[in-house]
Amino acid sequence: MPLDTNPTATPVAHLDYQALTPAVLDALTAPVVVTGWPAPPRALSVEALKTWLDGQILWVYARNAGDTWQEYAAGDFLDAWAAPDADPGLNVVDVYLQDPRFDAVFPVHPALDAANLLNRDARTAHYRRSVVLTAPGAYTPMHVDSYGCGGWMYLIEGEKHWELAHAAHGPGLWDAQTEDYADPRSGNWPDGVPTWTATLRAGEMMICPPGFVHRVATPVRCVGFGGAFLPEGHIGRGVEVWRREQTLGTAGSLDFADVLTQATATAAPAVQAAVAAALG
Ligand SMILES: O=C(O)CCC(=O)C(=O)O
Repeated sequence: MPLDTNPTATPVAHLDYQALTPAVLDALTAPVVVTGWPAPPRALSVEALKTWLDGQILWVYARNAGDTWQEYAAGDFLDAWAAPDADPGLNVVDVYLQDPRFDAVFPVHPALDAANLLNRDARTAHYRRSVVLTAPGAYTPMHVDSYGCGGWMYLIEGEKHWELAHAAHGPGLWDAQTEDYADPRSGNWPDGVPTWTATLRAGEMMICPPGFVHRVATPVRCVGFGGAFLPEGHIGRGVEVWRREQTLGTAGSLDFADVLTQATATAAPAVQAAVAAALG
């Protein structure tokens, strides 16, 4: 079930894992798919996941339970998600795993860790790593990640079809009537907005730059991990999206201005100046 993408969509470029550096993340102007990273496990069985996630609570938007957010004990979720007739609403993508014990099984690429301002404040450090567990048939419509952060996703098993539009088009893609982003599936995608597309496969990592609008379809069961990141080079974009979220009433509860100020308190003067300029 590939996405019926914009026919002019550009394939996302691939980048070897050794070429992914903080400088590359700072300068991102397009998504990339990182290949060849040997650190993550090649497979994680349901039993192994149960062991690693034991004691975790997973939040999931469950369509089978009346279109509501549901709280699952990890073992119960994994039983439902691994069932042959799993509900396509069983999609965990932003449940954060902060405990250091997860480093042994869900690593974070060193360039992402080094570049990520979110790691430098206790209020946002948990965004560093999340687990990805998606049932076949899941679909996530166009959206921008909270606070204008970038997102990364590494797949251990399965595949996902991504389509992304540049952050600069974010304001124009917001549909005030539906109070949501335009979605090519609903036929309200404006003309002339270019996109990138990729089928993300096991062993590959998608890097979605900060503020990019994106949607994801999942045809088969997926296991992976991901996280949110904001490099110094994208501070302005993060603040711009956060301000837009505030205007739209969709902003989260973080005082993002204070997070950025604290996270860059010991950074180079040019970075502190970028924060000051972005915050006005
Ligand atoms: O995999 C998905 O269904 C959605 C992933 C995504 O868009 C995200 O993590 O921001």
